[in-house]
Amino acid sequence: MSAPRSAGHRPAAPRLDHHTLEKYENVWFGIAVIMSVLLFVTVLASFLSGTAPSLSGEGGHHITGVKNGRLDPGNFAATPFATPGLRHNADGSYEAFVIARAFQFEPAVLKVPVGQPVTIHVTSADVLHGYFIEGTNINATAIPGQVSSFTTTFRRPGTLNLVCNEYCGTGHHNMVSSVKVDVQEP
Ligand SMILES: [Cu+2]
Repeated sequence: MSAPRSAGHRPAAPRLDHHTLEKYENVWFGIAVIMSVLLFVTVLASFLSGTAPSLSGEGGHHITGVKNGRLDPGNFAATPFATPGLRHNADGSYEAFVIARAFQFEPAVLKVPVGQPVTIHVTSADVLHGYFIEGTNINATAIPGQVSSFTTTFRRPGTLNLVCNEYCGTGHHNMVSSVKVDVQEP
């Protein structure tokens, strides 16, 4: 049994009667309407200004045989993905081409330079795969028909585990490979 509250110490709570609740409801409804209008205006403005997620792909590079980041997942012949691995371009930059397929990565061991920026292009030959390099924040998606590109610099030499982190089928747990960070011969 609780003692009756003394009326003198705190102001009486506002009565949550039917009219008060309707007032709150109207306020919240007004906020929801304002948010909906803002969302509509934002979507309309981005549509009219042509803002859209970048689908151009290729990480600002041009890849032979790849158009707007798209390619034929069944035929890599005309693209550098035909021979996956690291490239040392004429301008001194490094690019790597990687194919994910059930249930392996190509090349089996990707060699990358230490202390030099390298742009890695990843695609899939079949279904959706993940491209996650353990111990780093590199986490890309390998999408069939599309190239995921990113540029990174590996600071320390060593071998890192590369895993598929998108469930891709019965052999998914075996889809592990490695990235060998090493000094490159000039
Ligand atoms: Cu997988």
